[in-house]
Amino acid sequence: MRTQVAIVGAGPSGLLLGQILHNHGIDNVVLERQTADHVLSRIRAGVLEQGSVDVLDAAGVGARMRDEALVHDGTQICVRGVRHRVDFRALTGKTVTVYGQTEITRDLMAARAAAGMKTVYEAQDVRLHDFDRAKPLVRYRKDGREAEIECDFIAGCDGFHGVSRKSAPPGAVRTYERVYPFGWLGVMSDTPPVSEELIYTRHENGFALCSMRSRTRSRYYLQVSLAESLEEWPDERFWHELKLRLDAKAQADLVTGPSIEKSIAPLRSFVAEPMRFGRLFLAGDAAHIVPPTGAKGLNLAVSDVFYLSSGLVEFYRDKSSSGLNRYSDRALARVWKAERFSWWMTIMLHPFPDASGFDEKVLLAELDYVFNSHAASTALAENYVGLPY
Ligand code: RFL
Ligand code: PHB
Repeated sequence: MRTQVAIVGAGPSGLLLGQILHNHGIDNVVLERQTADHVLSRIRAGVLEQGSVDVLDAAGVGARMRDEALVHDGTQICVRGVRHRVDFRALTGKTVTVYGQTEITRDLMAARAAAGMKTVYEAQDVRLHDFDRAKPLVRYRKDGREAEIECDFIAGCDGFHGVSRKSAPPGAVRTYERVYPFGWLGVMSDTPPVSEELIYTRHENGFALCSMRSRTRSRYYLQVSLAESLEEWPDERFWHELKLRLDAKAQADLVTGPSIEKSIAPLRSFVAEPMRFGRLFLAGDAAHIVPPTGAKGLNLAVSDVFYLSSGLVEFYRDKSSSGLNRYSDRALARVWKAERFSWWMTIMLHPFPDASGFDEKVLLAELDYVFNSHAASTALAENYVGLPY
C-alpha cells in the first residue's frame, strides 16, 4: 500500500490529523492497535479550549459539538470548605466548552468513515522504518499477515505507550519527567452534575473534582494513593469520600447513583524533545503528558495537530518545508507553558504525602493570593481557557 502520510494511532490526535489532511486533498492511512469500540470505551478528557473548538469546527467535525456541548463561563475552586469562582469570561473574555473526548472521537470516526478514508484497526506489531530517508516504510501485522505502507511522512499519534517515540534513534531524544505520588480515581454516572460549573476541591483528605459530560451525566474524580485498587472502591465508598471532600452546598446538592465507569489514572508530567526525527513527527500524548488538573492534554494534542497539519499542507501545496522545519519548536513552546500550568494546578490543589507544614502554608497562601488578586486570577483564567496558538 502507498499513501502520503501514515498515521499511527486512532486517538484524537491521529483522527483529527487525518481529517484535516483529507480536507486538503492529502491521502492518509491510520493504523490503530485496538478496535474502534475499545478506543471509544476509554473515558478521558472533558474540557475544550476555544482554540480546540475552532480547530474541530474548521475541520468540519463541529456540528454535533455545537449542538450538544455545554459552554462554561467560569470554574469553581473550593479550599477548606469555601468555594471561590474564577470568572473566565470577565477576566479573559473567553469561555471553555464541555464535550467529552469520546464524543469527539466518535465524530471524527464517523467523518472518516463517511469520507472513505482508510483506517486499519487491530494493526499489530507496528514498526517504523527508513524515516531518515525520502521514503519511510511502516510495517505491521493484520489478521496474522504481514503488511507494508510506503509513505512520505509518518505521524506518531500513538499516545504515551506507543511505538513511535521509542522508534527514534537512541540518543536523539531527550526526556523530562515528573511522576506524582498519587493517582485519580474517576467515576462516571448518569446523575445530574452537582453544579453548573466544574468544582476543583482541595481537602485535607485529598483533591476532588466534580465535572460532567452533559446535564444528565457526571464525571467525578478523587485523589487516591497509587497503592489502591478499584476493588477497594465500591460505589458507596466513592460517594461517601467525595461528599466528605466537598463544601456544604455541594454535599447537599450531590446526587449519587450507580457508576457506569470507574478507573484509576496515575499522574505524570513528561516531555520528549524534539518532536521530529527526519520524516517522523510526534503529536499529542506520544510526545508529552500533563497531569489532568489543568485539563490540557487533549487541547495540546489539538494544537500539535494544528501546527503539524499546517506544515504538511504547506509542504504539498507550496513545496515548502518551512512549516515542517518549525513544527517541533512551535509545538514545544506551547507544550511547556501547558506543562507549567498543569504542574502548578496539581501542586496547588493536591496535598502531597511528604509535604511539610511550611509547604502547606505557602500553598494555602498562594491560593488565597489567586482568589484575591485580579492579576493572579487572570493568570489562572488565561491559562485555563488556553494560551494563543
Ligand atoms: P491517545 O488518546 O492515547 O491515542 C493514542 C492511540 O494510539 C493507539 N496506539 C497504537 N496504535 C498502533 N500501534 C501502536 N503500537 C500503538 N500504541 C498505541 C492507542 O490504542 C490509542 O488509540 O493519544 P492522543 O490522540 O495523543 O490524545 C491525547 C488525549 O487522549 C489525552 O491527552 C487526554 O485524554 C488527557 N486528558 C485531558 N485532556 C484535556 O485536554 N482535558 C481534560 O479534561 C482531560 N482530562 C485526560 C483527562 C486524561 C485522563 N487520563 C485517563 C490519562 C482525564 C483523564 C483521567
Ligand atoms: C473531565 O471532565 O474528565 C475533566 C475535567 C477537567 C479536568 C480533568 C478532567 O481538569
